[in-house]
Amino acid sequence: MSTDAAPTWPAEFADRYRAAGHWRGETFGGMLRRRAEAHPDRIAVVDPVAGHRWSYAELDRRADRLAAGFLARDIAKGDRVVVHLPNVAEFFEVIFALFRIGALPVFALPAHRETEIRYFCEFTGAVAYVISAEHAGYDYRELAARTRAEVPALRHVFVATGDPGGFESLADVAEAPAGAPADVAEEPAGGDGPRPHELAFLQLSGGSTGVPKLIPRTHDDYIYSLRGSNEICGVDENSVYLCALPAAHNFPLSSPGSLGTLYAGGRVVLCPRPSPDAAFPLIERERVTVTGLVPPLALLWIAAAPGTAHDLSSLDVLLVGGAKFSEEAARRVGPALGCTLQQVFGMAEGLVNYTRLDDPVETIVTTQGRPISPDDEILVVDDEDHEVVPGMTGHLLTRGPYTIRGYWNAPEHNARSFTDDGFYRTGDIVRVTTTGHLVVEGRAKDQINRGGEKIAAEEVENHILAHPSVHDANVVAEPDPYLGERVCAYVILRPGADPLKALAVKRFVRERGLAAYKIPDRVEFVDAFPQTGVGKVSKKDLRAAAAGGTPLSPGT
Ligand code: AMP
Ligand code: DBH
Repeated sequence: MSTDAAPTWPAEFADRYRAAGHWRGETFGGMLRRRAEAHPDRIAVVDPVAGHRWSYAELDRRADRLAAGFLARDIAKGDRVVVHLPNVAEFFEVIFALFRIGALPVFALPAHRETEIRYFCEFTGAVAYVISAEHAGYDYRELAARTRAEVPALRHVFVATGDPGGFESLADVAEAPAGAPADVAEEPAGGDGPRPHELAFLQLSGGSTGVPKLIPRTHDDYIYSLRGSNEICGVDENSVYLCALPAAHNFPLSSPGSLGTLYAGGRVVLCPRPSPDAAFPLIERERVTVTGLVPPLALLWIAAAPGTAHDLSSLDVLLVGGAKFSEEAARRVGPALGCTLQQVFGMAEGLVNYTRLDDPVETIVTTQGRPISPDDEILVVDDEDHEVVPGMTGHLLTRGPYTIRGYWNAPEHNARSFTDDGFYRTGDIVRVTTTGHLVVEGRAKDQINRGGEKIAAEEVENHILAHPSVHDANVVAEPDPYLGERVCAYVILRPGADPLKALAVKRFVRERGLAAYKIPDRVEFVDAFPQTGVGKVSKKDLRAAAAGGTPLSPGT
């Protein structure tokens, strides 16, 4: 499978982004080398559980050794490697090793299970899969064994931390055999090494289709988003970023996240869990200055902060995003945590908006920020793609120097998700204020945003439909005071089928090996679905019913 399958920017745009100084011809491998040369002894990554405190020189050396080990195992430029790690230091060792080779990490989340992992491996034609032995009570080696049995093209499973069982440990890979090519390209020297305009990795989309889509990001475009984010969020070499959300997610990876912090020469502290009991002691001990949370976690932190014995005074900035943060909660961040709130409205496909540190408080608490770049193009359109009157609500379309022009190997989705002139259809409903800030007013895509975790309704529907007793299923969001939204499934049983309990549907979906956050929180059995005028299922009415507005009477 060729990586040419990623649509890219037309030359006139690429030239413009280079001329503007957005794309500066850096690679991730080169970036780490430069930092290690400039300040070898500064601490880059702290992993408090393992007790690691790796300097820039150490991370750089480890990435080189591991890259040599990967090359010796025939992992080559352009190969895909599914990286499925919790918040451990080895996450950075692995991805920088892959960046150096030009192999592409595919960023799975710790919550993903067999169904998602098998799909990522199969769809990307991955040659290797990297796990930790165990995390949060789950054994990833068993998942790896099942995946390997089903995906013959997967040549390697590497275990980054813990007992490797029957697989190869990452430490062994890093012990490259003598004579192995240790000299890996870290710069676009004209050889075979990765070049700045080429793909660096595949990020995942929350999506709205039956299976997740893969997002091809280049060194040039992603590094620009890091540099822009650092400037807006005040991240520099003195910053200490607490990575509390799953490290591979686009928000904690890049907004400004761990990679932004490493770009700046700062320090990344990995938090094994995002709850206050894990995070607050680390904030105190490591003098954390900045972190990012999804709204439900921000609520937890706000509630826990006043009673904590831990000193949180080093915290300057809290970024909150991934889902809409309510104005009331936003107002409580400053008083409770003693830091500045930055709302962030971003997407793994590209565009990221931030409120600015010096925005008036009213702007910070009532908007989701404005774009990173002066070259981010924002269009707000009606259902016919006509621009709405400024200030009115409509569909957000965007194009720019770090927003993809198409998903990886998905021509049909691309025809729907991008306009002919290359704008990405975000699926978000927004309005733009007179100051150019965006306010997220809703969503047109068939997706549930469960506290920042995105769930494509169609994906869950397909799993429920696989149950032999199910005739039809529709999945919608139902409001939840804590998560914002939860997953509600409406199910019609087959005539004559044995009656099912809600619990049995949930168990069925779980046993199909799906991430826990996608399993319906509520299952309702109905005789029929409400219909629109032309006889389609009315998700609007189902959502209203789930919200408790209009009960669905049997037979409606
Ligand atoms: P993904 O495309 O999976 O990376 O998810 C990005 C989506 O998350 C956006 O298109 C929005 O729907 C949602 N999102 C992210 N940040 C915010 C925010 N601050 N407020 C509202 N929605 C958000
Ligand atoms: O939800 C997201 O995907 C997201 C949120 C905030 C994101 O990708 C980002 C910032 O970069």
